[in-house]
Amino acid sequence: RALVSELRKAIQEEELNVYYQPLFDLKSRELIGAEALVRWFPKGKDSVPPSVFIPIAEEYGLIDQLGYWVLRTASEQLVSWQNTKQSLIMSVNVSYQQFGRSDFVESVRNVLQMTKMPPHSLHLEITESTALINLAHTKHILHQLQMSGVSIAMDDFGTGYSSLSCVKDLSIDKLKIDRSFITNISTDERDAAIVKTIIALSRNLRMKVLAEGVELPEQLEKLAEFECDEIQGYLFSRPLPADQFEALFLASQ
Ligand code: G
Ligand code: G
Ligand code: MN
Ligand code: NA
Repeated sequence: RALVSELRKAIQEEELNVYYQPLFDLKSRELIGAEALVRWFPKGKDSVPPSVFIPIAEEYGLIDQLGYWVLRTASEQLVSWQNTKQSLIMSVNVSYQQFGRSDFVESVRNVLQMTKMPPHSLHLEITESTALINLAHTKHILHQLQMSGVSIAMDDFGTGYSSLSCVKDLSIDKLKIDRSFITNISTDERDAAIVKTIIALSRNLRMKVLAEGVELPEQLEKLAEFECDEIQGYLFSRPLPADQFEALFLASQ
């Protein structure tokens, strides 16, 4: 409970940080953008991982404010980075509660206007479980977002109970293959077959496809063989503070 009130205070006083993990085109190895990932380093204490504080924020009604702050912060950051490289995109995670709010689309449009972020530079990541809470609502929201120019990525793809229903019924721009399928891709023929099939699925349905959690050169090799579009993972970089991201990935542009 102490953690809840600390988190509430951290959100109000903007003591959270957004870290950025680079996304690359597999073939050209060109930087295509970043995923925004929130971090919390309470003053004088050990950092609290998002796997701990995101569920708390969800449970105690703090996620809307937190999510809006991440979206605004990441959008401002991208607009500044686009001065160096205009084609960059920003991918932002959306929690099921944010997504369920009747003013969600409006809040996204507000941020786009406020930050002057080009809508096509924004990718919103939702999970299968978020998408399936209310399929009719999801269809409607995705349509509205896409009409505004925003792209939709399905996060942790393959881990839900109805992955195929999601791509059948919804308009999705990108599949992010969950890292649990990537981990053993070079040693387990079943995992390799699944990843190859997800990539084929995305081709056939004209979606982009990204592999998450790439840590090893031999995983990358397999993904190249299967012609995956995009890659993300510790092999290239961990999520970084904005200044380090700039120094490592934008300084040479
Ligand atoms: O960055 P890391 O792997 O520790 O993230 C752990 C989990 O927290 C992941 O599922 C990630 O999607 C989630 N997460 C990180 N940042 C955000 C955010 O800004 N909003 C939401 N809703 N989830 C986030
Ligand atoms: O659920 P979501 O895909 O949004 O979560 C992304 C999380 O995955 C982030 O917390 C990020 O820190 C983590 N992550 C990113 N790349 C790797 C990787 O190569 N290996 C592992 N184990 N985690 C990763
Ligand atoms: Mn994600
Ligand atoms: Na994921």
